[in-house]
Amino acid sequence: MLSINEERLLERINALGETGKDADGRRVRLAASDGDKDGRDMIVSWMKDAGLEVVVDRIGNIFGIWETPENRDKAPLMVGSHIDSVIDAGKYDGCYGVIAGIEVIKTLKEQGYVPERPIVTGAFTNEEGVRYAPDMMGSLVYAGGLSAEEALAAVGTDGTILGEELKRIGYEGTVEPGFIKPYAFIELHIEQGPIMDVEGVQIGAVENLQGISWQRITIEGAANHAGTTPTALRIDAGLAAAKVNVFLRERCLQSNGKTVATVGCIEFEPNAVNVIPSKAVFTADVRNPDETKLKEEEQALADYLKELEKTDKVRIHTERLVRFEPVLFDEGIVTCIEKAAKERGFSCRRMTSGAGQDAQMIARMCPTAMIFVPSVKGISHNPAEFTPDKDLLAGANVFLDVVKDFSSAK
Ligand code: HGY
Ligand code: MN
Ligand code: MN
Repeated sequence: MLSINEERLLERINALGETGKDADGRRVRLAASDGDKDGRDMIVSWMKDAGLEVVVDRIGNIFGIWETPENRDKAPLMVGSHIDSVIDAGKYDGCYGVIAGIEVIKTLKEQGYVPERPIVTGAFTNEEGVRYAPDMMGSLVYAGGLSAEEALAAVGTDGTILGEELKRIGYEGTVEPGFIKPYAFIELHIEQGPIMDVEGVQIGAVENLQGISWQRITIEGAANHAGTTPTALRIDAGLAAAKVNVFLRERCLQSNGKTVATVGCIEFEPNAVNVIPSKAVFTADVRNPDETKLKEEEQALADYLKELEKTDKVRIHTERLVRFEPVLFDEGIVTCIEKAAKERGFSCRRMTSGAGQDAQMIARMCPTAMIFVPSVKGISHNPAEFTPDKDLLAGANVFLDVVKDFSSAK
């Protein structure tokens, strides 16, 4: 059985992991930042080293294309992920799949394998959505779910414009997103949850992905003196925001673990130790694998906010940031992943992706599925994110087998 070049894969994960570090040594490779540019340049150099034609589309998605005169008229098999990160990130999220995509092609070429169809490996822009919403932006534009113009006009949390930043870092491409219609798409990624680690499972055959709802909620109260204002007379935006957070957690506990919710960002005005907050602006990230249930959660939150306006005498308005329905992946690819894992003697189980993924967007264009490897203790979006080398190599070799299978005549 073919095997990827273990040393090269691990070396590259570590090398890419050194890009995007801030003054405090944290990994902050936010979309279209200088750190993202450094990572992009590294990926492009590895794509060129693998002899791939490198193409950048208008939203900055990077593609490495391997085609031959004999197979160029066939729809390519596409693989890929993202290299942009959250704030103070780990080094595997997204990067592992992009590096493994290049590694698999390089290995196949080195071993003299000639695919029946082209193989394309990609790095999608702004999967995390931390600097510019929505998340999975580059793959969403690629799949036709958002216009390139709208995405390029996105205003970042730092007031920058995505299109200008892509231009500044030299990744404002000219090719129309969606220029390749893939035959199938396969993404290799870390689980970012605890299930595989707890169960001791080596390979995850990802068959579906949960729905995601992001809102920005603004609560307006009345600033007043923290010492002289009696409790009964307070119109406290900070307290109201806290109540929303508690409400969301109670809904999750009632959902027997199916619904998850996170208030990840919060800002108070005037944000002074001795002033009752006049304003609280925060985000609510709510997810559930079932569309009907996710709608129920959104309705319950909307009803609660109306209630809160009465009980706390505050004014509340919400802004939709992201709404993606749950996604079912392709059964044929999932069974191929299970078969490949079995043939290599790895334990394998079917998984739901709790995280949003580029694969959920490309699934709008073609049969798609994902391969997971374990995250120790399920930690992710945290520098302590860790996957042992043996699992990284197992995942990459199963990925190699599935890519080989899906790039040979079908
Ligand atoms: O938000 C997510 O689930 C992904 O990491 N962008
Ligand atoms: Mn990711
Ligand atoms: Mn992520």
